[in-house]
Amino acid sequence: MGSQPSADTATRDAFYQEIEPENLRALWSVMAGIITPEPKSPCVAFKWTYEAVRARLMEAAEFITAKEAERRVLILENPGLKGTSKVTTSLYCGVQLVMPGEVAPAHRHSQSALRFVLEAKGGHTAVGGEKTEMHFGDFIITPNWEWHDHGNTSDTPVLWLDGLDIPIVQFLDASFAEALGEDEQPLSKPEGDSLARFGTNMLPVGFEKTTPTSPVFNYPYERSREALESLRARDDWDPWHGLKMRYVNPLDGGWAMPTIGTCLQLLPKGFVTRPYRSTDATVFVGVEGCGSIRIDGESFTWAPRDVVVVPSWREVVHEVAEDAVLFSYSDRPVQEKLGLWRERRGNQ
Ligand code: GTQ
Repeated sequence: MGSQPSADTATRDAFYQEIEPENLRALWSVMAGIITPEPKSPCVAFKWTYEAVRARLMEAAEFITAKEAERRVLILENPGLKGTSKVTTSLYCGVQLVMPGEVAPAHRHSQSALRFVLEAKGGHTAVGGEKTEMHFGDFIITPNWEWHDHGNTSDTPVLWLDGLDIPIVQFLDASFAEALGEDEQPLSKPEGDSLARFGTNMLPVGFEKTTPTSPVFNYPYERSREALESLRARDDWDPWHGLKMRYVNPLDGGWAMPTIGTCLQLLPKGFVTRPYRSTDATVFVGVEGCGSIRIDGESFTWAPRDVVVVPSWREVVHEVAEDAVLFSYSDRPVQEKLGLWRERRGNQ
């Protein structure tokens, strides 16, 4: 009973071909590929060397201005996701260059952006009527649909890493974008305003949360680094992460951005982490020291400003010969909200 039909492959294949023009597909013919027992991604592990990316940006600066380009950015495109402008299945990564005297004109879009500053002695970005100066290691947020423009009044190039949720917005078909029509938006707040209001473990009485993004505009590296340094003496080392802190939204203790989770971690000289995997593909950025990330046995050595991408559910082992600091971002907030996020801590 129930086990009679056992047509030959040719009969079945003929059927699949017949129904295809009717926009029908037999689930049983594709099921194993779409409901996999474990994450299976075309995204691959890869490293970009900062000096090489920087050299290409400098080359680009000789034939296009930041204004002409709107944003002079080289996208770090995952070799397994060619032609998609993605660094992982869900996230985007680029490196942006603003030369002395240049502006990247004001625009806004549905995509949220993070900036992680790689090289700056005085560049700036403005968001929501407030300007912030950029310094190496600062983590700066551009919430979705906020006007933003960038500039560089210093005499040296300014470079930073852009992390955006472009693929998520694309997947949801929810993209809107517009230009302000001005190089710079009008400023309505003094510099440091958001940090004073929201970045001191205090909040203005009566302030109500109206957006899902942290009201802290710039998380200065100096402060984040100091937190790690103060904790290092306390033996709070996690065998899988070293000393890893996440950037939070002070209004609710959640991630600083609704779609992108960001962290800063310290690994002390000689530390080797235990094998770890999680469902959030992660972009790591070298900040201080150097080390290697072994991804499913393949080793990627990194130095400051290099970028390493780890796909979903690949086994990660960090190893550092000297004190090292890494910034990282992933789509973990999205997966957590959907009840999808998982991790596996190896060698327990
Ligand atoms: O700086 O506004 O890398 O709109 C990609 C899209 C940067 C930006 C990117 C953008 C920006």
